[in-house]
Amino acid sequence: MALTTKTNTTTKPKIVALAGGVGGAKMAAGLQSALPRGCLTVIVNTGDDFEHWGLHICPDLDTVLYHLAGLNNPEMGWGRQDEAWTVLGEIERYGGEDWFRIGDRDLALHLRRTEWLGLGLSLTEVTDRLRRLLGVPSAILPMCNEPVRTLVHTDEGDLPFQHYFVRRRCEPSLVDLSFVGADHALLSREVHKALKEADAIIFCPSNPYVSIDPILSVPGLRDLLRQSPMPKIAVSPIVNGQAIKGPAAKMMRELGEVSSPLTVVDHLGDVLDGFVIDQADAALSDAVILPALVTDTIMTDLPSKQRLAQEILAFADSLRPNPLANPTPTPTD
Ligand code: FO1
Repeated sequence: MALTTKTNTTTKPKIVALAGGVGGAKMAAGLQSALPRGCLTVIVNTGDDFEHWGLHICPDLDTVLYHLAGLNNPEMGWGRQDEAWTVLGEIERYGGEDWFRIGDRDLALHLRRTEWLGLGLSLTEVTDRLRRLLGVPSAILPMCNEPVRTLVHTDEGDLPFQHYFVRRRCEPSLVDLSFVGADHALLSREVHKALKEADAIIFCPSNPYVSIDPILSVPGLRDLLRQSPMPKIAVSPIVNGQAIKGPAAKMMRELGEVSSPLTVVDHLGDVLDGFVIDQADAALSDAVILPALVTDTIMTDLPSKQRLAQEILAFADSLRPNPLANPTPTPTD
């Protein structure tokens, strides 16, 4: 069972991706396109979630959902393609909060999610309903059902994540982060099963501090990862000293670290078996303390996402306890 085989085989690989932000969603889309239907489970950061306009907003879940459904807005990275902004304009007219831009199409999803949560469905159940309605073949799991909220400690005081990220455009200097509520979060049955059964676990090129760390803050999740004998591979979100998108490099510097893929390895190394760095950082590969794959990690379109995913899956295959010979990448469906 080569991890990259896309044709119908009796045993299909089970691949888990940990994701947050736009980089995570792009990688998830690449993995989905490189794998047989239904082989991918994406565990998504919900530390960014918040209440806005009385609605339950899950930015990272929605970014993954829209990318996997092919409905993402390619310019913004987040939100829906072919978006309209009528409601936001009217909210502005009535003096409402307009710093967090919710489009009309996106709004419909937040309304339905909030309605279903109000009826007592879990976030896992609601997310599964949404992905089925959008025809997404992969499972999308919130990291947990309980509220865990990323709180950003800055030189200007504490800010809830979206206030730091969107309202203040990450301008305040980062001092520390906490994940409020993590102590009371529970590992969901679905996340537990996915990690237990995974043939490989891929850490998408997501911000290690505000996308991956909240996922790892769910009690028991880090231990499950450590116990898994299957390859756990992270893709560096830092290329040539810069974040591909977002504030990861700025955050590293503010935390007194060098903005380098090596800082990502230091940060996550205890749960990893392999690391993927961009060809621009090839000179660093000898300094990576794990088996490393050096390749082009920039994902601009579906073919580049799929090619990267296939390379990562082949790398994962080579790190499996019983690697299979000659995994054959196959073209897009
Ligand atoms: N990001 C922005 O920079 N500005 C926005 O106005 C904004 C609105 C928004 C609405 C819905 C949604 O699902 C995501 C949205 N995002 C926006 C992105 C999001 O806040 C961040 O990218 C993530 O939280 C970080 O991963």
